[in-house]
Amino acid sequence: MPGDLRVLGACPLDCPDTCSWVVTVEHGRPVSLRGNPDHPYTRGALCVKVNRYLEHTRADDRVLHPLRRTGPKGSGRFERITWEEALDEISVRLRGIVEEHGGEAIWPYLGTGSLGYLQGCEGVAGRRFWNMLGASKHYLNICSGAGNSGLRRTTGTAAGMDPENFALARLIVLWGTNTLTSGHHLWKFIQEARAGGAYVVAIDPIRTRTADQADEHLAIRPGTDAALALGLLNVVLAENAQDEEFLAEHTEGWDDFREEILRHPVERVAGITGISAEAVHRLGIRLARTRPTALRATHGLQRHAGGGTALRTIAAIPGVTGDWRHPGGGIAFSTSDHVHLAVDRRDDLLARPVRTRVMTKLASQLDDVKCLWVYAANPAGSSPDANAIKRQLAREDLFTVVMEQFSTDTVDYADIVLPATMQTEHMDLHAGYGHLYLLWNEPAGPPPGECLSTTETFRRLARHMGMTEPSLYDSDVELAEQLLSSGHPSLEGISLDRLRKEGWVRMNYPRPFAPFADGFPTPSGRLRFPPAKEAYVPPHAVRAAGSSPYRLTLITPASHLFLNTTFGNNPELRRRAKDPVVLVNPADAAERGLAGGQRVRVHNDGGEFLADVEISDRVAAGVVASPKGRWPKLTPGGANPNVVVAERDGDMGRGPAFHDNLVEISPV
Ligand SMILES: Nc1nc2c(c(=O)[nH]1)N[C@H]1C(S)=C(S)[C@@H](COP(=O)(O)OP(=O)(O)OC[C@H]3O[C@@H](n4cnc5c(=O)[nH]c(N)nc54)[C@H](O)[C@@H]3O)O[C@H]1N2
Ligand SMILES: Nc1nc2c(c(=O)[nH]1)N[C@H]1C(S)=C(S)[C@@H](COP(=O)(O)OP(=O)(O)OC[C@H]3O[C@@H](n4cnc5c(=O)[nH]c(N)nc54)[C@H](O)[C@@H]3O)O[C@H]1N2
Ligand code: SF4
Ligand SMILES: [Mo]
Repeated sequence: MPGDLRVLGACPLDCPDTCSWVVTVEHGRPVSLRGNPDHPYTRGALCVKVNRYLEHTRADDRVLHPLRRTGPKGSGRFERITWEEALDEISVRLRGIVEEHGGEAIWPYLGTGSLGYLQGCEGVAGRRFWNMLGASKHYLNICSGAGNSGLRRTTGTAAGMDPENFALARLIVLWGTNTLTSGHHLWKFIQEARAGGAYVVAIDPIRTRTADQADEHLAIRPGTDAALALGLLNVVLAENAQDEEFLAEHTEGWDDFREEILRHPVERVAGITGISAEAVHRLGIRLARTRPTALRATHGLQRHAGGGTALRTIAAIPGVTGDWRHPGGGIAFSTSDHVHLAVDRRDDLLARPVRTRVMTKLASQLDDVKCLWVYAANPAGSSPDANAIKRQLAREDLFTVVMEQFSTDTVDYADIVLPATMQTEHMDLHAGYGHLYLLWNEPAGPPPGECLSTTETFRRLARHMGMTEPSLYDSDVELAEQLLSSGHPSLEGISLDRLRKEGWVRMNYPRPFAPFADGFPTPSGRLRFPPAKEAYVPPHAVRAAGSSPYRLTLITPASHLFLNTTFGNNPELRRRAKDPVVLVNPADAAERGLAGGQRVRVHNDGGEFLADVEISDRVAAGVVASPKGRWPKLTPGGANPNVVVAERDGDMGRGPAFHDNLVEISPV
């Protein structure tokens, strides 16, 4: 239509694909939102969740005004107040807490609701303001702490392959990743590789929709992937297929690691992983003979007691085969470490060093906290030990502020709720963690009601509290310019003007891209093989077996229809998701006398959630599965699987063990 406006934006959600989208605006109002056909990674497609994003921005349960609690904590009863009243009350409470208990009694709890560098968790997002008050720091470990840490130990960075180069691979291993659900745009590149003859293997305790589409599925015992990596390398050595030149020039610790590999013949590995020795051998042979081999290993396999180690050891595989030489070889976990934006949180504004609170430890680290400030997070639905969190959130001496778009379970416990903008209503700068593009998100229309962006909320609060530090008042455009000014070669020539005009720009990495063909960003420049004794850490489920009354390992993977708890309130997606199910192997169902469709309690010492049994050989005996993402209050029984997830650290990066919890299943 003449006069229509096309506004380019980016999907802000915590998904590797960070899609480029096009919003059509008529008469100042966004009327459609579609995947950008020009973007090389998005290629015109969004996903089943975000196709409804515009509709979601207009949902009836959108928070549109500041609210003050009127009922007991948890009741979700509020009255509407003005921004002025909200800022007054917040200022008084924050000042009082700082005076009486010190700034560290404030915990700014920032989640992954948006990955924006301005409004979300990747950037400054209020930290300058918090530094003025001396608030505790927040360690956002909930998602990828373990994997990042494991990879960095081996290759010096968590960044690996350019996912687009999967098209060049001849063997593709989808390892602890549900591509078609949790970041489906990679699939087009996998299909390109297949057209060139590539073989695709999925390694997953669940036969997922991705495993269905692979050429082969290996149903691994949860948390045993590092042992499988050693077994595969055992076959590579037996075939004498190691790349001696690469080993000599670009690695260290080989002798020790080699001994550990030799201690893992396929029969032993079969015993640990539950995969037949024959299947381990077969994949080992493929790995030995196929260059390049691309490993897509993502978050699923690091949500275990030994999750960091799993990534650490798997990242060693291309060091042995020499796959890092080839653009279509290596490992892709996350591209985040390829992003070199200049995030300046202004830690110099802190009067003295402050402690750090750990995101997944909300239940146990909240005791001496007096103000919990939640933004872009929904801990009552997404964090471990959800029942304990709710007990903490109910504390009368805790002042809780939640900046939100929707009235989540966490909002129900807030003293003050501040209405937040959605992506079509604010500016932001994005990078993906599954590709190498920067994206600009231009607002497509005004916010509804009195919603404010994260940046604007903190500017207003700083002004209200009389703070004079100039950097607190940097505009969104100024912040974006600062981000692009790191001087890193990957950003050369990428000005804000250009980014705004073009909508997205690929960072300056070659195409095709073999990031470590000439060495690694470690102190020695070499890939560091894991020390023998640290190459495999068994899962909690194995270590606790025998001593625990609970005998089933629960996996709570990404839901196809929700994104973490985002969209958990969307009527259409909820309708399609139906009631929660738990997948149970026929043998486990028979042993417990469970029938298909029967409603059961899935429980352990942390609590219980309700689900309907789906008897299925998609899970092996001993493994049960129920996806994450439901809103507890909209779920039968009022709980989601996070009540049975223990607040237990994995081996590295304080990674939480979402897929490593023992439960039992009983009839209701
Ligand atoms: N639709 C949708 N997409 C999402 C999300 C969502 O909630 N919904 N969440 C987003 C976020 S925040 C993230 S971090 C990513 C997560 O996406 P993924 O990285 O795909 O992580 P998960 O879904 O947790 O697990 C992926 C697969 O790993 C398997 N798995 C579990 N334990 C093991 C193991 O020990 N070994 C192996 N080999 N496999 C194992 C699970 O069964 C699952 O099929 O997806 C993002 N994309
Ligand atoms: N059982 C189980 N639980 C898991 C996982 C698992 O595998 N299993 N995975 C974990 C993972 S990988 C992750 S990343 C975490 C995610 O956990 P969280 O970081 O808590 O993410 P969400 O649950 O999606 O909640 C994000 C909230 O932010 C809000 N929001 C979105 N954008 C904005 C914004 O711009 N401003 C403000 N103020 N709010 C905004 C949304 O409305 C939403 O309610 O969940 C973890 N939880
Ligand atoms: S959730 Fe992922 S796949 Fe869906 S639109 Fe956003 S970035 Fe794209
Ligand atoms: Mo995540």
